[in-house]
Amino acid sequence: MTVTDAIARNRAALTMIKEDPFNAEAPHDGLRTDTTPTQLHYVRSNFALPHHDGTLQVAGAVATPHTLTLGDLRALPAAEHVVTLECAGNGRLDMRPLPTGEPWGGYAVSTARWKGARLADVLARADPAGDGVEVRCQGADHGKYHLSSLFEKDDADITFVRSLALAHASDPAAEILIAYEMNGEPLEADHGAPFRLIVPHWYAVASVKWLSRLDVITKPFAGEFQTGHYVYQWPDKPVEPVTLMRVRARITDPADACCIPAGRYTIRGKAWSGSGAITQVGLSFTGASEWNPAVVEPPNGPFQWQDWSYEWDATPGRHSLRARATDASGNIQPEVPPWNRLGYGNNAVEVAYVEVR
Ligand SMILES: Nc1nc2c(c(=O)[nH]1)N[C@H]1C(S)=C(S)[C@@H](COP(=O)(O)O)O[C@H]1N2
Ligand SMILES: [Mo]
Repeated sequence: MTVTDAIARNRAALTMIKEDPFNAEAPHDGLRTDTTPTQLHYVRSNFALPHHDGTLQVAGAVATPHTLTLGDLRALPAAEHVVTLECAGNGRLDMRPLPTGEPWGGYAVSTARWKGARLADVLARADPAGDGVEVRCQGADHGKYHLSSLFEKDDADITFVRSLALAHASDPAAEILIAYEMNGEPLEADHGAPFRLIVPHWYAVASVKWLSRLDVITKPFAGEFQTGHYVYQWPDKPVEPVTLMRVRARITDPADACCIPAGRYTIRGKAWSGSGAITQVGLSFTGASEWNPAVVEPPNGPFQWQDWSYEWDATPGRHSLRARATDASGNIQPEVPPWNRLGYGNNAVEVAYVEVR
């Protein structure tokens, strides 16, 4: 099988949002299981698949700059975590007025088992300078890009670069991975082969794919993907960077608009948050704010979505189901999408319609 066939096979089951560069949502089944099979995991890429030379440069304000290969990363102590990744633009399609950007419905979210070296270990070997403040993380991908600034109309050729605070990047407990395996297999091209960052709890933009350079820097990074895009531009509040995933629940059963027989039915779903475990999920059937408590399963790990369920006495007719999650920090989903200019972080309560016969 050629590389191209393998890529095509991996794309076949997804719901395409954009052909080139390839962007696609997970199908409904991608959210039903504890981990999403790789072929059902959503894909979000800002540029065409890049050529990656197989090395990772670790440089900048460090005592020991060095270059690592995949073999070098595999030789470091490995960590493995099941991590839910959600695109910050997930749910953009439900915002009014519709912001620019990929029109994601609600399926730019998936969960996979990632294995790799810890970013903290790699940075420790480089010995960052005392005045380092951030780590600049560069992907191998680049291309023409429409800059977010209203005054910069020209399309420039830019590279995908993000930064992380040095304290966050160097904290072994943050479990930030330079991942080379996804669901027990070498990383696929669409997911950042040969290795990528996985930043648990953060919107997935932080998880730089096709990682090619890490540079410790002594001033905050202000690139397009850090300060132009992936920032909340609120109508009534100062600009904020996109960071942790906001609390959110999805209904997986019944599938939206499907028909079910009258009687006992177990409504099921997933819920996740970047700021703590899910503590409550409430179900509403009336459209009003009467939230009946669902059973929330304890987390199977610190970085992954949780299952919840609700035993429903389904009576004939058309029903609107809503599920609303609360996390351990006390965050609750809003009922109305929190509108911002570029359409990030829509964690509003969703409505699923179901016909009971
Ligand atoms: N190098 C690079 N890394 C990237 C991106 C990108 O365009 N280039 N997209 C980011 C965004 S916005 C998301 S949502 C995730 C998607 O990861 P996935 O395609 O494996 O689901 O990758 C992130 N890492
Ligand atoms: Mo994203």
